[in-house]
Amino acid sequence: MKKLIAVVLISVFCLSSCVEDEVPGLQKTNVSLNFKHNWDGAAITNANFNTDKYFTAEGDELSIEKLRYLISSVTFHKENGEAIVVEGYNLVDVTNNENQSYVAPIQVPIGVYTNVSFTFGFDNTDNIEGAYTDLNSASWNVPMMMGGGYHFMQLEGKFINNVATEVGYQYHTIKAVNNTDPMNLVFQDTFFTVNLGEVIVHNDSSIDVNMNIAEWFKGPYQWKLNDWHSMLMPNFDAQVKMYDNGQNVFSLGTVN
Ligand SMILES: [Cu+2]
Repeated sequence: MKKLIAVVLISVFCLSSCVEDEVPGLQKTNVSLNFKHNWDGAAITNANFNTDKYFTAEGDELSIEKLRYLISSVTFHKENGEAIVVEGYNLVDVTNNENQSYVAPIQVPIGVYTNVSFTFGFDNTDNIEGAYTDLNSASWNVPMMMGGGYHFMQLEGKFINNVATEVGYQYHTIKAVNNTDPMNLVFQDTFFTVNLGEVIVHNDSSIDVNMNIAEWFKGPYQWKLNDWHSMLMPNFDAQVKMYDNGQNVFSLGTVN
């Protein structure tokens, strides 16, 4: 009888404490996304800012002085069609070396995902004027005359223009707006989904997300900084082309 009780006790103990180890599909873990940056493969950190020069597809020579962008709604897609949407956002700030690693605010089951995606910028549900105090204090807002809400990206620096003069550029992405008639703003969506592809989530997984900054200037529209370098936020056509060019800037890096 004592033996039986011991066996039962061990079984009960095991059922309550070992179950997660034995069924790895049920075990949840923290997952971090690490945002890394390069220019056609050459790694870029804020140590390269201001001094290093890069050449765009068009042949414009530029430096980078500032880079920050917002990503939101990281989503883990299962093979059976289910999706785990991680509500929340992260303002990657390369200039100040902040938020380049983003730990998802909820834990995710260990296992295989056919795709991990996130939104570049905010979709229309989340792009709420003044709603996020941390973004307000980071001066991330878009002025009301351009529709309000928030920036998606700020990339700034200097380039050499067609008369060999160094000029500042401000490549800011927002929801495209035509504000020719201030009483009747016309919008076009420019947030987009980045699909990283298949990811196997292990315990405390870290997923590298690479941004090739050169892609913003590459295609389908080969960016001409002489034509478009400043006042791009109220420039509807420039915003649509930024959206087009943004489709290929991100890729999946190392997953651990
Ligand atoms: Cu701006």
